[in-house]
Amino acid sequence: MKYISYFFIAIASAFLVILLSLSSCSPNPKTMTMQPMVMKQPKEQPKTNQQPADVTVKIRNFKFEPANLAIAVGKTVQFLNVDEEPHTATATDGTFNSKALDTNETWNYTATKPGTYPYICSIHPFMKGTLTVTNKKN
Ligand SMILES: [Cu+2]
Repeated sequence: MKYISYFFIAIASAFLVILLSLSSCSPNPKTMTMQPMVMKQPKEQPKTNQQPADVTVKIRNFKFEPANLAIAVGKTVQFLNVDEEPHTATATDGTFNSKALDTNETWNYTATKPGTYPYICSIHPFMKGTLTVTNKKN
């Protein structure tokens, strides 16, 4: 009987050793979990201070096209003068003012506050447009 019990102890210890070595070798699932990759994109350095435009208002034939435009807060509207005459986009309440834009000159305005902003060309005050700034995120 003694021989058998030694035999069992030997088997059991061998089994334990195998178990231990297996568990130490097997990959721990917790250390294998992928950390969420945080890709740090280098921020593009804009050449100017102006935001890239989300929408463009063309100034053509003494008209703003489109004359009525709605954009969300944070969006940028670009005014592009394609007339031979200089024009401005000037909010009647003074919220924004492009100053005079020459032919093919652009000016960007990033909306900061919801509201309705009628604007004119200060050189040709009969030119009228309305910029509506909404809270929506689109
Ligand atoms: Cu004008």
